[in-house]
Amino acid sequence: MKVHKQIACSYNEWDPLEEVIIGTAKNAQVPYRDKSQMAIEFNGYSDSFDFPSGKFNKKVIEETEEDLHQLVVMLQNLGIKVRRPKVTKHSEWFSTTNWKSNGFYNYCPRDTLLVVGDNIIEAPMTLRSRYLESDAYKDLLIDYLKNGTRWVAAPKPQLLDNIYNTNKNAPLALRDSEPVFDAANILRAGKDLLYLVSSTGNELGWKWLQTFLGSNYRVHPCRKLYNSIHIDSTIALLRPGLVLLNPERVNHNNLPKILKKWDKIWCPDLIDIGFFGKHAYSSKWIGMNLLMINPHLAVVDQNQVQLIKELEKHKINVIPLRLRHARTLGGGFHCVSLDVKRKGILEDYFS
Ligand code: DAV
Repeated sequence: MKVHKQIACSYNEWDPLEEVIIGTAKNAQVPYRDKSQMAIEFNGYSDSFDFPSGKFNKKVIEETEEDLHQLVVMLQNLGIKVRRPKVTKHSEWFSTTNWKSNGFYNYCPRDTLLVVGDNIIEAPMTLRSRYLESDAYKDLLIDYLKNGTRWVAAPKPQLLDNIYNTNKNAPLALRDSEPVFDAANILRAGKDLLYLVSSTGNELGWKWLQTFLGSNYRVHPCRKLYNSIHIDSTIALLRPGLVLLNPERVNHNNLPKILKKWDKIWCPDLIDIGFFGKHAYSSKWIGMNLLMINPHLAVVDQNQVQLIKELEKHKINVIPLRLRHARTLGGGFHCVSLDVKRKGILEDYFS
């Protein structure tokens, strides 16, 4: 009998989940406000805005740790193996020869690492503050490597000033001077992947990913879909043939071509859970940022009753949980999880 040693392996967003990394809010802080922050996170804010700084509110961190703990316990009760990043210091300064920054958080492993089959790719992240974020996963990555996982870091970006377009009228924050993307700009559907071209992923980033993955995969660039941060509050792939779409962002013109024939759930209006402080790190659409446990089971924000009803109509059961500060910290259940291992094989869902 062939023994499968490759412990990291996941080809899509829905196959039965076996192992997952769940982030932590510990030490989360607002990073040093440099050009990358002004281009990506605070584009359009006037200079007189009272920008946030320093550590996130203590209560936000504590309540988020409680909510993440509930998520972890629930997953473990389902027999899913859960792993956590190391708690690292984000307030420490670090620098290259061109710039300095301090860090952000380890709340969203989805933003940093991309699992495609038995590859784990460290994304060439777009914000300077997140340059060292994958360090928190080093021990886990070494462990996955020992078991046969193909661990790779994308070319490390320089993140020079000229990659950032801070012009308030510029549709995208990034120029194409080198490949950069956050891992959360990507969704996986077997041999086909969606890659959001936006302020957190440029054209060269798409080129690198397609070239690296080679002819076994088709990476579809999605342009003029959503210009801002990440794809996972705009599209959620639920199972083969069924997709959840953000009606404020997706329309028949910009819908990725490969999804044309899939059944579509247009996300009902979501409850705005609000946010703490001066700046929300995500919109109310973080409510559609869900985690599929298998093709018939999802973890969804318990406040989103209309969405839950809609999913149930499509034979998806829901485990309602809370993530009280999803908007404050910019991450829902998809963002805070990295599905390292799902049962299932590489398939073509579009042939
Ligand atoms: O819809 O505000 C959320 C980003 C989640 N990673 C939004 C983007």
